[in-house]
Amino acid sequence: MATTLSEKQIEQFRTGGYLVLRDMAGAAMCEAMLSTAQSHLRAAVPPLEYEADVGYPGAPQSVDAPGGQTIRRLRGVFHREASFEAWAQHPSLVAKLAQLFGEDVCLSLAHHNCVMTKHPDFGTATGWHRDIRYWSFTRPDLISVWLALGPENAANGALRFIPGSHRMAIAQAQLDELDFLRPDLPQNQALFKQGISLELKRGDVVFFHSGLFHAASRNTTASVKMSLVYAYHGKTNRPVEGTKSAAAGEILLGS
Ligand SMILES: O=C(O)CCC(=O)C(=O)O
Repeated sequence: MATTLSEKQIEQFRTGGYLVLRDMAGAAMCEAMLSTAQSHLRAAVPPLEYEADVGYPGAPQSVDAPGGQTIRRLRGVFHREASFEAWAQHPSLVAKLAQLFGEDVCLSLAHHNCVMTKHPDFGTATGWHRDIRYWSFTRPDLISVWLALGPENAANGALRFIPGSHRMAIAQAQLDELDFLRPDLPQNQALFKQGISLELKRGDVVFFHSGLFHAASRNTTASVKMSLVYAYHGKTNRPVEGTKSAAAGEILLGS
């Protein structure tokens, strides 16, 4: 895997809002992260987010309801184990992000900074949204870096993207109160038809812009799907003071 992105890859990211980098994380690193994530899931090591916390359609009503102990995210993953720290700061990853930001790179310790899990029984679908809903920064210009720790496909709830949607003008009226695209509007339904599904293997990585609309369906297989997700921003793109993005802190990684 080349350390830097080609001009073509940079153009693909600028135009489509995402870039798939096949087999970018080595097998040993993926195995180390997966095995820690599995043991932390079994032992419910905090900080955690439960399906009941996200409250998406079909989620358990509370942590005491049937399925209420289903974990959606292992949060604060950067500090959980050395392999997570190593991946977040992987020189090849940082060099590519620096090309896209055109400056030194920071890892945000706010949302995501997590292992995202999708359980067969109580894991819920995620509607069409942009990740910028999670953060408050001077510029709406972050990059989510998604690493598949196992296979991801339409059956187990793979990511779906609307290519180019990070550059689309979306009216506030098209969004619900949580900033999801409203499924009842014909103009949004036309957008959903443009969605493409990403098939990933363990070690594959996807960069996507914080303005790109994406979604994922439920997991209809028998195995839990796990993906590691970090978010990065350029050094001059500052979190807004007094927000969770500022409070969570960041790690300056250079270029
Ligand atoms: O796996 C999913 O359901 C998608 C997750 C996602 O995009 C998010 O939580 O921001």
